[in-house]
Amino acid sequence: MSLKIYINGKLYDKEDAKVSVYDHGLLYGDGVFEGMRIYGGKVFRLAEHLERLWNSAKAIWLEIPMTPEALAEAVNQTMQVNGIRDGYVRLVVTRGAGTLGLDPNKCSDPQVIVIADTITLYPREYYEQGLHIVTVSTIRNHPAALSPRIKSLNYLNNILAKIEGLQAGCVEALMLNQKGEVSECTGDNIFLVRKGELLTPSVDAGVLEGITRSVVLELARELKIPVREIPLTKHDVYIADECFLTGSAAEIVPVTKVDSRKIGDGLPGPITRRLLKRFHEVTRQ
Ligand code: PXG
Repeated sequence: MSLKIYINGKLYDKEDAKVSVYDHGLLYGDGVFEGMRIYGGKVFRLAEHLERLWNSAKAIWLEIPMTPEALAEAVNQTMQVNGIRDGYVRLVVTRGAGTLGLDPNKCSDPQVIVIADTITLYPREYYEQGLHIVTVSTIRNHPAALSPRIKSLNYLNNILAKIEGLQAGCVEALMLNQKGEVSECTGDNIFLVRKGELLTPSVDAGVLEGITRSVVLELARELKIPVREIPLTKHDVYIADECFLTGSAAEIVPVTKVDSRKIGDGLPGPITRRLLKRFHEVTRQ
């Protein structure tokens, strides 16, 4: 049986789920998206993802032609018809089909797309041994040009950084901001642990406000681990006791080498492991 894809209120077989080549989502990356996890038949933090989707859309003057409640219903319906109990949901809202010019006012019918599918997870060894990452030369989008808080369909900034990372043999890459401070990785937020404190760049550093990031901040408070959201440099990363990344796909993944420097003792650290254990309890309860 073919996977069913939701587009604007209808379910299509995967092969028939199509959008126009005049859609500005394709022509210009003009649109927004979300990537979410399904655990035990339930979308994790659905309300938060919908809020971020609506905020991204608002920032680019894109009106999503339905209510968040109706989209939540569409997400649950799509997940259920496909019988996905553990997997991934991609929400996409495009500007819709228009003319071959930039003007979004010439577009009609924004496409609201829901894809619920299985997910290929990072291999186990990444969690047991930790990832090796590199800092890349592509800086994160300048917030005054295009805010990294917008999860837009234009992901070239991240893709270029990802390619640089892959060329260095790494599946994730660390991006700095226009001030040379640590921002985030191509699809994950970054955390450090130093002297028992959890450190992460604040939103001002030009990062996506990750949902997993906010869950980790909540768990840290619950576990009485002190947290600071502060500007961080590469030097802070190199001298950290622990480092890990967070994202809907990666969850919490330890990092044990950055730019050929061993982090801490080169193994996933105790605070990372505590947070990961608690994260698993929260998501797999
Ligand atoms: N930073 C960036 C730039 C991201 O794109 C995150 C941080 C982590 O955010 P969440 O809310 O997931 O904790 C992301 C998220 C995909 C995919 O399919 C991308 C993300 C998440 C899941 C899947 O490419 N990016």
